[in-house]
Amino acid sequence: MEAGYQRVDGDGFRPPGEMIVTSLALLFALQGQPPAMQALASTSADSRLPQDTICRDEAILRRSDSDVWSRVFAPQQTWMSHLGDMDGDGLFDLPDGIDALSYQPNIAGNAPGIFDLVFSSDRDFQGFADGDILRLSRFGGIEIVNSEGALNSALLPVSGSLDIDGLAIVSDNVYLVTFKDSLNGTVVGDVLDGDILRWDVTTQTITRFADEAQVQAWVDHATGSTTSIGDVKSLSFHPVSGDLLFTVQSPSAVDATVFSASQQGEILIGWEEGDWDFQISTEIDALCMIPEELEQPIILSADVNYLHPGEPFQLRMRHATPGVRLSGMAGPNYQIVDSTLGGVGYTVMDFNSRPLHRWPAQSANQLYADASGTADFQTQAPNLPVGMLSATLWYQVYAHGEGWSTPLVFLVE
Ligand SMILES: [Ca+2]
Ligand SMILES: [Ca+2]
Ligand SMILES: [Ca+2]
Repeated sequence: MEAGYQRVDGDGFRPPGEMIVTSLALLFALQGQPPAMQALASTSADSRLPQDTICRDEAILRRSDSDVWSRVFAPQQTWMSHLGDMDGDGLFDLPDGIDALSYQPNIAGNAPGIFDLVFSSDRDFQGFADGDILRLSRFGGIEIVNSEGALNSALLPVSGSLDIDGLAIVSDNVYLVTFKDSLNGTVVGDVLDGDILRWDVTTQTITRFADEAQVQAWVDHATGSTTSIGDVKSLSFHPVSGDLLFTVQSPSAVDATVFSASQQGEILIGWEEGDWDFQISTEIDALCMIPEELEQPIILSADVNYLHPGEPFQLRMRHATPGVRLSGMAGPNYQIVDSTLGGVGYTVMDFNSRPLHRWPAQSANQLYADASGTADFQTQAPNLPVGMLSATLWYQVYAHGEGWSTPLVFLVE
């Protein structure tokens, strides 16, 4: 029996230490308050949240059931800041949508952060395949954790396009995966987009963990309806019980609802579609439960990433603690340095690089977040030295006592 999850007949999936789980549940019941649960997720199309006017399909959002609403956790500009201009076409690059997400820390002792997430993209981009399992590298850019090619050689489909669209970590090098499209003639036979497979990367063994009919039965039991689920869109595990959690493509009234395989299929309490506070109809296509230590960072944003020398623009900060003091930095070198100060847990600012610009200027008024946790700062792009045609600049803001915001990158030319 593998470490992790064993099947309990007809009753979903339970971890081996069921007695301990029951005692924990009892303890929480006695205290009257379940522990807060946090998740990161992505949507299958651009959406809107109460304080995020746009939440793009490649953005990662964060929801805690102890927070008033969901918030963007990693916007488009986080990807652009880390990927830069990979192909030299003058545009910053980013994954073409995120359709699978999981939390898989790879360096013990580091504060949890975005480098501990593994993900898959909607489509191939910049040499990465939509069936690759990827992560942001602590040295910059993106690295392949496990490739579509490796998955293909274990699965050996005769036909069909291989695209991971749901991902959960069973243990090191063992994943649950689900695909965007059906595949024919694999080592486990034909595979539907609602099937869940177990991939042991070390032994290159693939087994069917649950088929689409089983997932359909869980959702039928949870909703009391028999409407087709269409596709399984995301996979995760409950952090306390170890139950399998997932989202489905349809019906659209529940395509952002988190289902559990426990009790022959039920809706995870507090995680129905309406609990996300989406402002428009939205489908979740990536989901992972996360530890509480993976905090909501301040989001630093601007309307543009391309500026002319001297051009005025506005920097905006949101999701800060009301009243917190904010100190910004801007510099021409990108270097990831871990930070124990909270927030995103790292800075991309190279403090030895010059020119390093502090904003607001020391002579100017200090900058504070307002009562809604937002702040604006009006500034302008620097003028370039004679002979320099363009410059890339990274911006990041430090919230005193709370840590760094997400980074922002600009091309000035
Ligand atoms: Ca997405
Ligand atoms: Ca994918
Ligand atoms: Ca699927």
